[in-house]
Amino acid sequence: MSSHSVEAIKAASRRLRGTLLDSLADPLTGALAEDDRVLLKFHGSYQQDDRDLRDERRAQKLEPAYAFMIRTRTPGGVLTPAQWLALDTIADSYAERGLRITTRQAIQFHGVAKRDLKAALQAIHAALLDTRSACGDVNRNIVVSANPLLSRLHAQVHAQAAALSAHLLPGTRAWQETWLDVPLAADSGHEDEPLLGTNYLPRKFKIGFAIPPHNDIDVFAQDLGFIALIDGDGGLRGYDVCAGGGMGASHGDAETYPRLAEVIGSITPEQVPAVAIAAIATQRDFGDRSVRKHARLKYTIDDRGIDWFRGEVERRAGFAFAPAQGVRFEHNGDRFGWVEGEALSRSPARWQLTLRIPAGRIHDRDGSHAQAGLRALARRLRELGDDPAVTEVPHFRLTANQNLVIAHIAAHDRAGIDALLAQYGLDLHHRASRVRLHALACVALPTCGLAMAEAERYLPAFVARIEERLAAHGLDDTPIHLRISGCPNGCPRPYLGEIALVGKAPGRYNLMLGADHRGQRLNVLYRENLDEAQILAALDPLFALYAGERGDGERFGDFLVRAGIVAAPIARSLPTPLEVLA
Ligand code: SRM
Ligand code: SF4
Repeated sequence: MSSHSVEAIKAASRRLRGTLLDSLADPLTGALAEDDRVLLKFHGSYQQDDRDLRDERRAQKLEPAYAFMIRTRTPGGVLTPAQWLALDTIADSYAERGLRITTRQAIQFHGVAKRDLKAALQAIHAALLDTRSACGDVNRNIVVSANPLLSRLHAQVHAQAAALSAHLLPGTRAWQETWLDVPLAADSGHEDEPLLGTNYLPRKFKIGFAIPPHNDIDVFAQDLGFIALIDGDGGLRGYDVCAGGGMGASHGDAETYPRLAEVIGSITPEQVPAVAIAAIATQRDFGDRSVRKHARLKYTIDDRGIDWFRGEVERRAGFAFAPAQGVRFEHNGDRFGWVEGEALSRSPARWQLTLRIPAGRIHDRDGSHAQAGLRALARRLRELGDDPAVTEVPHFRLTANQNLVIAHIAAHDRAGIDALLAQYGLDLHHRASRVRLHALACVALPTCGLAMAEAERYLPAFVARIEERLAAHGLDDTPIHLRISGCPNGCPRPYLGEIALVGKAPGRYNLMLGADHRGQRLNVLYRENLDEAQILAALDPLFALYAGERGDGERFGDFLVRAGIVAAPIARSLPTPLEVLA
């Protein structure tokens, strides 16, 4: 749909209501009216159709198998055991493929029929969650480092992110009126939208909080990133701020490209809301509303310059940035297994366990018992949470790498949890190779309307091939970050993978190589439009060279760049202080 149409639909929507209620009530089709599909995104849902069934349905002269994806708004990916159980029930009652942890710390449901949408959203609301602004031209789910999650500093950063998420929500009550039957008020349809205005933002806007040395949220892929500055005794001193990151690109269109955010200065914790509002307002006013492919903040910044952007944010926020402090990231993956946290106040230290959830998919199909296992675990955690001696309760945290953290566990409960997880095969963190543990894949087929190739469903087979090739070169269990994307839009942040496949056509991918493992360097196109055999043939000699010539502890991506095997990597905007320190 053209930019002009989307802008017109937003403007005429009576604050995102459109004719959604009529569309939902229409019994003659499983779809919504076209304009309402656009508006539904702002409510946290997408109309999709099962692409596996498209040809068959067309041949039978049936309308496509329409169904809906629902995405939660869960800042920092925090869920209580009771919320997990509620989401689990929703998956069983209304969805088709279990639960799906996304690369932005949300849960998605797929395959929800139109007639069940309202009940599903009401059940999400009953669990004290919502889906507002999970999609659409607004600020999206705010991501927060899931590691190290038990420190005092992490709790502080998470609280700040959650407050910001609430603060940036649109003023419209369209969500409540549409899904919860909240009665219309005098201002319904023309509520005040002081920040977003009648047309909302030109495009999606993404904010992330990283806590060095962990870059598990890929802060340089965010439109706006806050990188925690930690003082000598582990307290929060402030943030380095970065802006202008984004992954989306289109094949064969040089006007679109992935871009790393640039560090523009540092601020105090109290200045975060003002900076976020100023950055969003700048993008609202200057983002390109005439071409959606050119409407993200990264293009606004490239068109006008980073100094202009910094100045505009400073002017609107009413203060100047201090010089960036510069921090060092070690890793953009998750830390699997048990980690002991810092003791908070008077309570003893608690533990966290990071579980590997392949491609974030949690269901009980194809030999997996993950959904049943996590249900049993949530029940167990809920029991532990009822213990009055526990001052902060055990809970779940979704990671931006599609994995799951079980947080705030007492040392004496660890063995019981380990036994339960092993019973359901949820102990991959003990068994899987490091390339498998850290691999990401987007949803792609059959639900994603933009997919050009498989990703999530192809991941297990492709990782097995890579493991074989690594083993053949004596590189068993070498940590390499692998990402598979069904198209160039970049949902699993493929341009930050040491090895990445970007879907081009069924069974064919562009092979991208040479990112680092800290999320600070983009990869580059190595070979175009390859099938699996060609990909493996391209990688095999590189693994051989790496096995023979790598430096001590040198990572694959770094080796490829040092050895000149990939051209100087795209460093459109490496954040300056990091560049110096890295
Ligand atoms: Fe994404 C569109 C799935 C994270 C960049 N993304 C889509 C849609 C909604 C397809 C569509 O528009 O019809 C996909 C739905 C697939 C499905 O069936 O569920 C989709 N994106 C996802 C998820 C579920 C991938 C995953 O496997 O986990 C992630 C949900 C995140 C969330 O909970 O909010 C997801 N998408 C991302 C990220 C990563 C991130 O935010 O850290 C990116 C790259 C960062 C960025 O935004 O630049 C990303 N998605 C896109 C784009 C390209 C945007 C652009 O600037 O060009 C699209 C296409 C679009 O917006 O037109 C897109
Ligand atoms: Fe769909 Fe492409 Fe995103 Fe994968 S990267 S989920 S194929 S839009």
